[in-house]
Amino acid sequence: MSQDTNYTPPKVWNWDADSGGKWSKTNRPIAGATHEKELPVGQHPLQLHSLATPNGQKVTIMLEELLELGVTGAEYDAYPVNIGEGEQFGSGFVEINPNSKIPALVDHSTDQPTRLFESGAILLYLAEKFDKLLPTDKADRPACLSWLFWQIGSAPYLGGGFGHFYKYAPFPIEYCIDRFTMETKRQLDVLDKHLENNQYMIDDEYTIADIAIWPWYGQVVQNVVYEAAEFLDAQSYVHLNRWANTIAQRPAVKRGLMVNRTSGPDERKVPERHDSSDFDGKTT
Ligand SMILES: N[C@@H](CCC(=O)N[C@@H](CS)C(=O)NCC(=O)O)C(=O)O
Repeated sequence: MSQDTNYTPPKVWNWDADSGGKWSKTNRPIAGATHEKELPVGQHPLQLHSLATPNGQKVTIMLEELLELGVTGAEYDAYPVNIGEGEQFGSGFVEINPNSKIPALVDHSTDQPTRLFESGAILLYLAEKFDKLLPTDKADRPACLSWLFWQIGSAPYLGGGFGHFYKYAPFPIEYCIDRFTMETKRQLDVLDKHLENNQYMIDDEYTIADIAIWPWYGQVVQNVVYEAAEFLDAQSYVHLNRWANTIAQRPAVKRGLMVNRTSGPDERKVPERHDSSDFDGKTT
């Protein structure tokens, strides 16, 4: 294997603030706010502070799907959090999410504002609040929750493991890429085999399980996330591709992908979202 085998971990690890990786100036080994910064508050009960990464897209897709279903209470204001600039360490954001990661949501329609973090918890909260996109059937509901939690537990291997070492590490390390490619392909195969016999993750019902899984695994096979489709031989996962392409066509998904996007062409991004007119003139 082509890699440096000379490293011996010291007795006590020291923080080398600039390790050279893409996120080296952002990642830190300590929690808490680094600076004072209040968050804006818009007109709707639901206030989202997020970014158009796959974890952020889960929530914007969910909110747009709820609006598509006619749930007017799901109207929301969405503000971008620039994680590359460390805005997740601002005091206002840390008050919502002590873990300093997007997405974070505040619901002002409750007696006291309800603060939420972790995309899976947010999807479940919204599904229960509006009684949508979560099966009520005795067998399907636990299946949906199982796949939802599967996504939350599995994606760090795909993102923090495979994606980091394939795309962001300062130099390629064969051992790490091999280890996480193996696990990523195993996960893709889990989904492919499941989707061979199911239209969506839960039989023929589109649910929060699909909304959680698609932004990661759907967009990996579509070559959007990490541009690694060829490396992963993504086209061989036929059923997963069929599911990914079907979901990509949903109007709410197309809108959700634009919200809190801060880079790319103007017609594809809505950095701040306050109502449906923000999508006027955009290419969905
Ligand atoms: N398990 C969390 C993961 C959230 C997460 O990792 N968010 C990333 C962006 S995709 C983030 O905010 N990173 C900023 C940082 O690590 O400082 C969830 O599902 O909400």
